[in-house]
Amino acid sequence: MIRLAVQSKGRLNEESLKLLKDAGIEVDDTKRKFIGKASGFPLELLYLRDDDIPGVVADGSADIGIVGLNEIAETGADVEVIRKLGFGKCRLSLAIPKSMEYHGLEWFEGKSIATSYPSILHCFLYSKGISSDIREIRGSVEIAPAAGIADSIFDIVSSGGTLVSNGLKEVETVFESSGV
Ligand code: PRT
Ligand code: ZN
Repeated sequence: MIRLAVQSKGRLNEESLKLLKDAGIEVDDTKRKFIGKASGFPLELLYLRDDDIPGVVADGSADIGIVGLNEIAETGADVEVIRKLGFGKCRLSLAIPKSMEYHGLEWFEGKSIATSYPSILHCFLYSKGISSDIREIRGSVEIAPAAGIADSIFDIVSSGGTLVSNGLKEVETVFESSGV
């Protein structure tokens, strides 16, 4: 029996299950429990929050998982990326209020940055010799500058629409991600 960890709900859930379906593996996801079984194939599904998927694969609780590369990088989990899946494409970028002038990374020296990805951000800034105040927040990162919580943000960007509607502009792309 192979145990596969997938996101229980969210942006990667549907595509992950579609991947199995396209491979001819039927999974009963109508009554989504913690564990699901495939019919006609020795596969068991573990439905989890995406944040927990790298860890369960690393510790062997699951044999394999489908998750964003960003979560693997952030958790630092000891897993092997065996394939990019072509969905869930996004990037992790630094963004600042659109009215601000920007001439380079020095902008961030001494500034505060709100993010849900403090580890990836810390590694990046450290490699560039920039010292910033990283403020970890779990959700609604894009409202942090307008709310006076931080000067800037480091967040997932896809179309860029969320940044625009919050009066922000993307100034540096740090990490490219997709479902793996
Ligand atoms: O509940 P759980 O913890 O499992 O889910 P989650 O809320 O942490 O994650 P979820 O479902 O939002 O995203 C899962 C994964 O999808 C992420 O880790 C990324 O690998 C990938 N992904 C791809 C995205 C996006 N595109 C995306 N656009 N994850 C989030 N977004 C959000 C982003 O946070 C921002 O708020 O969409 C907004 C930006 O989108 P644009 O199009 O306006 O730029
Ligand atoms: Zn998550």
